[in-house]
Amino acid sequence: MAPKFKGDSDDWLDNEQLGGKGRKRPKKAVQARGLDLPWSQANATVEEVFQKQCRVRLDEDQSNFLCSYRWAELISKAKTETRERTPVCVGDRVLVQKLDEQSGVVVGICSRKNSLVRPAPGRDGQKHYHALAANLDLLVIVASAKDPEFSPGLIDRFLIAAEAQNIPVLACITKLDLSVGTTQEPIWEEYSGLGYEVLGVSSKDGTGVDSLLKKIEGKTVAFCGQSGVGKTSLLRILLNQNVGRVEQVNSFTGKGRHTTTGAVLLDGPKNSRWIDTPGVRGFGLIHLEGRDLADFFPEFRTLACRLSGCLHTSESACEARGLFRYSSYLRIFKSLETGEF
Ligand SMILES: Nc1nc2c(ncn2[C@@H]2O[C@H](COP(=O)(O)OP(=O)(O)O)[C@@H](O)[C@H]2O)c(=O)[nH]1
Ligand SMILES: [Mg+2]
Ligand SMILES: [Zn+2]
Repeated sequence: MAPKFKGDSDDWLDNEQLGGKGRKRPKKAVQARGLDLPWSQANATVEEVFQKQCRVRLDEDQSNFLCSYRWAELISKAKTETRERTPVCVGDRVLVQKLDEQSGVVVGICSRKNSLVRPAPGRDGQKHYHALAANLDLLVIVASAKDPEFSPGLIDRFLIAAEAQNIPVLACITKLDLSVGTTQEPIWEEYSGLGYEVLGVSSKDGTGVDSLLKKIEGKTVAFCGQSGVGKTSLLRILLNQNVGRVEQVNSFTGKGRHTTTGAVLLDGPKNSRWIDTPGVRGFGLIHLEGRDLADFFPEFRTLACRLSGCLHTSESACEARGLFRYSSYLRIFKSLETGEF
């Protein structure tokens, strides 16, 4: 039977038992637990995260099952100042110990190669953050040509977050079928002009899907972008199956719905790991100050005003004003200064 967790982390601290029903905490788990587990010791990848457990896939036999991560959670809380909403995120490499066919415990987490992180409101007034996905080879920033209308603001935030973590990016423009017949030069072309890789696709008529496949095959890739741009549709075409959020009964709690941070890792061809993320309306940036923002806008790097310490906000000699992303820069700058996002 799967273990049941009742109370919160406090009674866990006081309780030596795993789940209360007389099951002792496995000894090995205690010895091996840790946050900086060497990558060679991991045996599973986190595929989906719920409030008190995560689903992992075991390397050995590709089986997947739910794991608690209470021990790791305690360590992570002790170690980090800004807390994470959950101790693991999708894409994390972990060491798990199987308890039975359907359950296990996360006993160690490898340090992340990189992660896509945004600030999240904390329940207790403390700063929290929310790691959407970790250990990415590529971030695909998805925006639609139309419906919803292409808007650069969110893309710029994702570009910055990825660059801050050295994650390569690809801007994927979806629903190209909806922009057929438009004579104007599409504004996403501006991004190619800035040196970003841009690829147009349509899940409806298949345009660009093969090219996209070539770029993501064999990699751990997160698809991010606002809700409704077509991330899940695209993954369904790429995987040729009906993936996507299915409301399922949680075998641990028996409840029909489980709280989830939203991202799901899907297995693709040739060891591909593709992560569908929930649509976000906004994406706050962490560990970044206004005065460093221009470093993340390559077109600002060569401006002469930069040499005199211009912040490109209201300086009279500023040369950034005519640039395509100037208004986006200003909005992000202001949000960094005010702490709002
Ligand atoms: N015309 C057109 N509609 C699309 C395309 N891709 C997705 N859609 C539609 O856009 C809506 C949102 O798609 P979904 O995949 O759920 O977006 P997500 O929220 O980003 O995962 C759905 O109604 C889809 O049918 C496309 O390439 N062309
Ligand atoms: Mg979706
Ligand atoms: Zn300037």
